[in-house]
Amino acid sequence: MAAKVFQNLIGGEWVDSRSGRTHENHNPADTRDVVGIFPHSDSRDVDDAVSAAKQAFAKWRLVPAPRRAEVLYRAARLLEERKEEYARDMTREMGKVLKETRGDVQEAIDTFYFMAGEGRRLYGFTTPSELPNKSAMAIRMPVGVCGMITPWNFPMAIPSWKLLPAIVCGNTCVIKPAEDTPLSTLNLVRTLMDAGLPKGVINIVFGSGPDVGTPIVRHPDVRAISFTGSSEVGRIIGTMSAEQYKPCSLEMGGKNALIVLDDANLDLTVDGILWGAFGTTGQRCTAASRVIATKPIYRQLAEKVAARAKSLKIGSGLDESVEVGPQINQSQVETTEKYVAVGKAEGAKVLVGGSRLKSGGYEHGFFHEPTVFVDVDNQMRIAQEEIFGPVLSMVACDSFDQAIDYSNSVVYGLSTAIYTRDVNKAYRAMRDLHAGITYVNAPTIGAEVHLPFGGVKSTGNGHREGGIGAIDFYTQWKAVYVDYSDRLQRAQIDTGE
Ligand code: UN1
Repeated sequence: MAAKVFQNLIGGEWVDSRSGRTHENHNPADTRDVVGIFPHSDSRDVDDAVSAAKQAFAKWRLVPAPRRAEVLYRAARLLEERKEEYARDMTREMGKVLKETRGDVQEAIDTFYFMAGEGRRLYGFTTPSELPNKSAMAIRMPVGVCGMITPWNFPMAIPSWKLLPAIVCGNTCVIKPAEDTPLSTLNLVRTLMDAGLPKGVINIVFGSGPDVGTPIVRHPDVRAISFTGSSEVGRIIGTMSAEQYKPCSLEMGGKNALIVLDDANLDLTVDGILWGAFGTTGQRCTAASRVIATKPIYRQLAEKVAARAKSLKIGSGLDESVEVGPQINQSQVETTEKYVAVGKAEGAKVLVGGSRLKSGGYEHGFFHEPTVFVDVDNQMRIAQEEIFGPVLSMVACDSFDQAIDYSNSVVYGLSTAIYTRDVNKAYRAMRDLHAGITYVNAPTIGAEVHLPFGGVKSTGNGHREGGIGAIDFYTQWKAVYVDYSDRLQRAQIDTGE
């Protein structure tokens, strides 16, 4: 069967790229399976999309927010109906197992309902003026055309975190989805169009970072940028945005530690480590890629984790019994192989896994064994650098204080976890772990959409997705003063003295 051909969405019309070039989207579990053919666009398509978004903004910003939200409510219900179909599409293009892609679609549904509710809030505030017969209030304004550049690991959830708050606030959008997972973003936006989103409010331009991402960031009519991806690329995008004074929200890497103290419930901890480290094949920015365990329990914990990691079923995510799917592409699995070699060269020991799977049904995909390193020093590269693959580095520590210190001694600061039954230590960890997210007795992954999502240091630049943080990013404050005294009143000067 010939692969399906997809088009950009610009001003509500499905159109080919002006370049005429295309890009094949492959199934990472079996690259012979072509999921679809997508445009490889360029800056001309971006120009078209931005001008459509700009035109749509003139009307959309004036639609009352509760009316805008009605489109989101309708789309949420449609997405619920389509959940299974879109989860299957996502597993086929992204690789993660069906249970997880259903979760990814659900995360978008949750975001729809939360952000639709914002349509009837978008709270500003009123406050007394210092002058008599004068009122003062702060209201939220939309920003204008927003540009979004999204990753492949949560190809529906993460676009929903950006698009939905943006549009409920009255903005319009141009989005470039990751080249490896264009279909899931298209499915999300198609659902919104079917729910009655006006033309041009969301535009999709498919293509590469240099050919589409850069022109979006550089376009003077794009007034805010939101990016999720690597810290290297985020630095470039942040710098480019700064040149034009554009608000820019960056969500980047992590090297998240899961701390285990002597008194932890070890079986519960092992469940958490397995899910945190190998869920999504380790390809989450929140993945538990380090375990920091106190010495008395370190060996026993490592043995338990290794035994369970060894028995994980690896394969196509479309098989319901599979627990770990492939990595996204050749380059990502090569990165994992490279880090396994680095870890060995640094003197860490592979307790389980350590190899790419290339035969026995795995030859057409990007499969790597879940891998556990022990005897890892916290200074080693495998304990410091983001791998984004199924590799766990286990570090032994002497004390609670050292565990906190190790956890904080990386350039990133996204997610953290601590397993303990000591409430005093749990609270100290909540205070002292320098990260955007801390879990107590739960793994580092699994953020919920109504709480702030993001991190400190090289993970982010101070913005948060999820919940009210997203509303703050996609609006700008305006202070409004109304003087009803019928005379000139000068703030700071007519003090009444
Ligand atoms: C990401 O890894 O980029 O908290 C996002 C979690 C998910 C989102 C992860 N809800 O693990």
